[in-house]
Amino acid sequence: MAVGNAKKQVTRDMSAGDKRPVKPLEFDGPLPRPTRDMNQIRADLDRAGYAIAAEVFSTAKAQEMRNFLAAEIDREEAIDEERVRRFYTDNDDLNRRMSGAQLVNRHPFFRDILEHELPLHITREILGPQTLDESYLVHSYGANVTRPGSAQQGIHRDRSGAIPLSAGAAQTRFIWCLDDFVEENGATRMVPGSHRDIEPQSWTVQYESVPAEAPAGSVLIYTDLLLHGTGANVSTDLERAGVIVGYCPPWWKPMINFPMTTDPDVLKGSSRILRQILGYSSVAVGFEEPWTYAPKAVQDLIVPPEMEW
Ligand SMILES: O=C(O)CCC(=O)C(=O)O
Ligand SMILES: [Fe+2]
Repeated sequence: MAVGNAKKQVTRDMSAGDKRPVKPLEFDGPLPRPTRDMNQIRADLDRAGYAIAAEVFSTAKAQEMRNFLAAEIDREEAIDEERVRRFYTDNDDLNRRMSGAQLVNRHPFFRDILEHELPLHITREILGPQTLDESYLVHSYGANVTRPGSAQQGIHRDRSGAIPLSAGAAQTRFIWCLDDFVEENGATRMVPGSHRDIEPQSWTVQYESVPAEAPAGSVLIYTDLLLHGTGANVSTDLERAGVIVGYCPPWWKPMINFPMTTDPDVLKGSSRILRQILGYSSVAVGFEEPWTYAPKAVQDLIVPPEMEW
C-alpha cells in the first residue's frame, strides 16, 4: 500500500492492454526528498533504498553539460542513429543514450564526476573494505536522455540474477541529474523498500513505483538491490538527461574496459584515484599481471591499486 507522499504509477502509466498483476508498494513513511544532509542521505538509503543528494553541482553546470551532451548525441546521430538509441534495455526508439566510454573522452566534467567525493564516500560506506584495500571500479557508465513520448523502462535491478539478493549490495549507483527530474519528463521510478526484498525481480508483475523528482544539480543514489527504471516521458516538450554511474568492488568485471576505450591523452595529469577507478592497475587482488602488449601511452598510466583515501 502506498502511503505518505507516494505517487502511484500503475493507474496512469501502464497501458490498458497490460494485464500483468500489480504488486502494490509496501512502503511506510515519507519518501526521500532532495537533501544536503549526509545523515539524511544515509537514513534514506537505509530505509527506502535510495536517496536524493541536492545541490551537488550547479544548475549552470548542469545546463552547460546537458547542452554539450545534446550536441554530442546529435553529432553521433548524424553519422548513425543506432549509436545512440535502441539500447537493449530500452522499450522504444525515442530516448537517447551515450556510452560512458565516449563521455570520458569528450569532456573533463564526465571524468571529474567519477572521482567526486560524494559517490566515492557513499561507495566506501556501502560496499565496505576491500581485499588489500584495492580500489573500487567504475562498473558501468552512460547518459540516458528521455524525450517527449519515450516509454517507461521495465522496472528492474542493475544486478545479475546470478548473485543472490542475500549477498547484499554489489554495486552503488548514482544518477547525475542534468535536467530537473519530474514525473512528467520521466524521472527515474523507484520501488522504495525493494532493497529489502528477498524474491528476485519478475517481468510478469507490474511494480507500483514512485518518481524520484529532483532539481538539476542533484544526484540520485541507490544500489543494485533497488527496483527502479526510467519513467515514461509524457510531456510534449521536456527532455530529461541523466548520467548514470555504477561502482563495484575490484573483483567484478566492469562493463567498460576503460584502458581500451579511453584516449590516453585525456588522462595525462589525471589523479591516481581516477585511474584506479577506471581500472588502470595491472595488479588485481594482489597479483601483478603485466600489461605486456598494451601501448606505451596506456602503460604509462598504470597506477598501484591501493586506495589512499
Ligand atoms: O535513466 C534512468 O532513469 C534509469 C535508467 C536505468 O535504470 C538503466 O538504464 O538501468
Ligand atoms: Fe537501471
